[in-house]
Amino acid sequence: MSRWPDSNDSELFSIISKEVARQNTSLQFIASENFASPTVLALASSVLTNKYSEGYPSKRYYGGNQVVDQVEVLAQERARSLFGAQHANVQPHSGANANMGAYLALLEPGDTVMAMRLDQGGHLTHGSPVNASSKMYRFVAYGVRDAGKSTEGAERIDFDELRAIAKAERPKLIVAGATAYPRIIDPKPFREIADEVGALFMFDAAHVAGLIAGGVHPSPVGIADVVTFTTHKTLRGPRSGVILAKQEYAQAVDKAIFPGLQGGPLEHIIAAKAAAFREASAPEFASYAQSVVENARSLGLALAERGLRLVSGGTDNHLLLVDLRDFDSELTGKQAQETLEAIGIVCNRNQIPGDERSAFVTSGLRLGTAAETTCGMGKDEMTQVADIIVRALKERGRADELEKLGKLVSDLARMFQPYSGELAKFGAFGIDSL
Ligand code: DSN
Repeated sequence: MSRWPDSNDSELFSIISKEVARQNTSLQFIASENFASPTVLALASSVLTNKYSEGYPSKRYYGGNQVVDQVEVLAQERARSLFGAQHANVQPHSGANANMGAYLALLEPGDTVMAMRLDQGGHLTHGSPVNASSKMYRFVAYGVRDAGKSTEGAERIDFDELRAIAKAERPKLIVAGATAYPRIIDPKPFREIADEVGALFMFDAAHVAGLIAGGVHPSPVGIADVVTFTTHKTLRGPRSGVILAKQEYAQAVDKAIFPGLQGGPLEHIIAAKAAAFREASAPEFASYAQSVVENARSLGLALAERGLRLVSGGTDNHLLLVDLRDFDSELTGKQAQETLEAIGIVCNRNQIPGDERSAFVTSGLRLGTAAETTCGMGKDEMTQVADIIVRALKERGRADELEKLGKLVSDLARMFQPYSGELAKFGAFGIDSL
């Protein structure tokens, strides 16, 4: 008899098996998602979940942390080495916590912070009125130039405006980074402007951490005072966050995360992060990061050839923002998302610069290539997916046509499944042996 009550929780595992099937039988084009490796999945479900380890290695508030200390030190070392950082705090539970931790470390309540407008690509934690960040600090926004235009340089970060706002507002901190910006974010002009106005500089690399680790995007480490990121997007680790900092901010960052913001760290997730940092330091990961960007470019070209306008005219990273307005003025981002999901292509609606529709409805779609690149898709598949997307959006009223397209999607999904074997049963190791 098993020592564990309810070990055969078939009610729950049958639900999870449906999610494994969903991930295996549809195409994931959400720009912030990826498929974690079996090693990462195994570590995220390890016995380290049992351990309380408030504090930091060698300075814990509980006994029994000899093993956990080794895990967290290894994660710190691997994060520092992967990004060439002076200091790494691997305890943030998420990107939102990493950002709030960085603010707590660098700011006093009421301080002025500059960050990118949410409706032009920023993030909730960059001062959205509904987020705690804006309740604690005074955010002023910068944005992109020439929203909605197709001219050279349009819909890119407007550094002239950014500099002018910084000079007028004298922020304590300038934040770079975005969730829906398809271009390289060069940290150098941010640093120059921050230095001109005496501001600190934080780079939120949540979306592009894997592209930086893979060497296809410029690294803000050593340029920004603090770099935050999530570990589950292009970096392909577990769902979590990290703060990298220059040594002079190390102590403030550590205090901000614990005891400032969080309690006990999730050491099982920290172990999974350590594995992801190792995976991302391998030469194959650089090839993967390169392919993610090439795939996004191919997908974008194929969509543009078929009549869809891309915000900023294309992409340099893992994501595309599609402006649906000229393609079909009646079609909202919400309808487009729902139409594509019905045929098995999962992506999300997104506001585009100058969007007149609300964030719930939107006139845009965001598509990312990190997850399907992990499954081995390349340029040919990107062209096929673009073709299916455009046909589905055009024929969205025709059930027979959508059914045919759904079949094409499931054929593609079958060829590029993320999980097979034991993982295909429940999405976790060893469950069927309990
Ligand atoms: N929700 C993430 C994204 O989709 O970009 C950001 O936190």
